[in-house]
Amino acid sequence: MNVLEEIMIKSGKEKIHMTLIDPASQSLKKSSSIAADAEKAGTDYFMIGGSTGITQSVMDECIIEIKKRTDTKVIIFPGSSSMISKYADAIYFMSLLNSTDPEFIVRHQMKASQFLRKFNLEIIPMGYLVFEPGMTVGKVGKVDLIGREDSDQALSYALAAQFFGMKLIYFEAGSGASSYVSPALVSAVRPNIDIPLLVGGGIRNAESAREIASSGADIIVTGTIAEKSDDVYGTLKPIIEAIKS
Ligand code: 1GP
Repeated sequence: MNVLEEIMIKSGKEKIHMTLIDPASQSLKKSSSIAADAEKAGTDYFMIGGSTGITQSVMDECIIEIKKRTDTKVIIFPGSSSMISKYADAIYFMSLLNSTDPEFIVRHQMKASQFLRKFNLEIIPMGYLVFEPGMTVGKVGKVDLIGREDSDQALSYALAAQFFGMKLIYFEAGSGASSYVSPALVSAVRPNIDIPLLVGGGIRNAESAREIASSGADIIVTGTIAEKSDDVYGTLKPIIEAIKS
């Protein structure tokens, strides 16, 4: 079974938690120890990536190290065309749909496509939308940010992604955001789309994770909270329990 098939089956039964690990945020050793602790805490998948400007060799090293210590599947979450690795299980082939720059909508993807074909990586087409406050990805990706309560625009974009044939849609407030995407917006959009919805950015505790999950998100992504913690297991365990409960 490939990763997308697994996600589709799993998301029909339970909420999914994904741990984002950005290889640029810490040492290789720390990245792999975050992964090992997140796996113990019950995370379902690792997303590796985030920042722009990470080379293929940095991606390779990080994924190889993580794979030595864990069995959890690795999905690449690319910030640019160079962030690919044959050691991952799959890659989100993402289009930043509300960018104002074609570079992030289709050109990075075009630059990577022939390499991806050679790597034989599982490709998961995903629509990526950045909401206020947007943080670094909002600036770097030249995003026309969606308001955190603007459920009409969010739904229009999400449906456009679905009609393009994208398999997942991701609502992103930006890594380290002070506020996450509005739960009311999530609950307004989710019943009107047919593809699983990921929500991430600014989710830091069990209460907010539960709120987002119960508002209808299928997949909850956390990153910073583990990277900043000295006790990754103790930090993630209650968040994952809240999502799954
Ligand atoms: C990844 O934005 C998420 O796309 C992660 O956000 O770092 O705020 O958890 P945090």
